[in-house]
Amino acid sequence: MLYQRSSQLFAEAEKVIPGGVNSPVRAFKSVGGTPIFVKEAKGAYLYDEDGNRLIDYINSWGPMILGHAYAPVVDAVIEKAKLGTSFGMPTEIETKIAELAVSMVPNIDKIRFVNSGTEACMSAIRLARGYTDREKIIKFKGCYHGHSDSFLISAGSGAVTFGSPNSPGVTQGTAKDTLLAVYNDLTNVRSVFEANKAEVAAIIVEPVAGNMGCVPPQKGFLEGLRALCDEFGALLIFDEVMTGFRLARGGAQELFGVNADLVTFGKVIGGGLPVGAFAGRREIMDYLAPVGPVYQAGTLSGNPLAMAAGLTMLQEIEKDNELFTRLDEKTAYLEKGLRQVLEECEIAYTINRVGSMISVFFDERAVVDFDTAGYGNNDTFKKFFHGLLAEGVYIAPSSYETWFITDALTYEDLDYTINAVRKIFS
Ligand code: HOZ
Repeated sequence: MLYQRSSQLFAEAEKVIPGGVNSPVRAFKSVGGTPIFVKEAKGAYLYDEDGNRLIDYINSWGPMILGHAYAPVVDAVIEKAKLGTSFGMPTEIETKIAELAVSMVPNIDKIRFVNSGTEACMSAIRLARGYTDREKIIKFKGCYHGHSDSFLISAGSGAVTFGSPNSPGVTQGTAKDTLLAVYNDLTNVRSVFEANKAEVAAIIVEPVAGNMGCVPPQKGFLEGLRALCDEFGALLIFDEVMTGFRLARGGAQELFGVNADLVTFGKVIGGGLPVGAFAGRREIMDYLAPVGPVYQAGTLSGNPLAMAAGLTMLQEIEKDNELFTRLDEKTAYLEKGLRQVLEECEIAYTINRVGSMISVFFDERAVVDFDTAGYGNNDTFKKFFHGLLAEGVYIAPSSYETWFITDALTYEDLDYTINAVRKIFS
């Protein structure tokens, strides 16, 4: 496949945009080569500026659960745009999507819309701090909750991909209030609580980690976090930016049967437009301004185009009883095929999967936390990435990212992908 035009566009972009990209992982720095510039996308496929078609396993890092340019969402956005694109005033559609989200997700009474997952997580911890009158938070090494200062401490995703899990620019004053714990290690979490008695406002956790590759919670881990939060008087925040409306209608809370105090959303809830949200029980959410003292705001929050896309997406998910089963079956089929091929080819690997989130790590050791996730950051991954790209299959350009499966993928696409892996390693 040729990427001449993409290379040219990247060279032009580098002159005026730092690193040529507006979000670091896109730059291909950890796998080498030139990023692909997308011209358009439809269903399960990306079409780049050189005229190549790629089967897409990222799906805008999660939102395109029903495929790119999904007609009902596109139509809803077009119709809404004709009526004006932003007012900075309340609109009826905000209440409609809020009602629907509250009805789909267990254990939440109220939801506030923002513009990104970063904003949602940043606002959720401010609310947790205000509500508990405590300052510290516990976050897990390798979890990524967006690029707000408090979270860029041992962060996953692009931060670790580019070697700065603790970013310069985050002050020591901020960093000292973020306590680190080890994912899937309840003994460690307890010791962090014990050392900071009555100081911890909240634990924030990705209930299925998706920013150090896909790392599922081990049996009892989320339940254990719930119990520790109750014991030490802290709130439990599930960052469901990736898992929300993807693993189940009600996200990880529904899938694992564990209640969080606050939940953050992004990606699917916006149907591909910039939407984030945070939600929780009434008494916590009413601590927000204008009813309560914790301030949070935004001109584009609840933007009509974003709400139209999000509402349509949630309505489509709500009415499709088989969606999550289909997604699980497709991803299980992919997992099975990949396992067969990698075994045939005698490649050391570990595959982690929960529903339609899946990662391949090229190491035979179990990946359960940040340290073990590092095993997969190796040359075999680079060979895999570029091999797939040459065959017209696009996965995330970093071993620290998860693949997000879309319902638009056909079994032919999955077979094609499995065979492409066979070609790479035979
Ligand atoms: N932080 C995102 C992956 N976990 C990447 C966002 C992007 O580059 O669009």
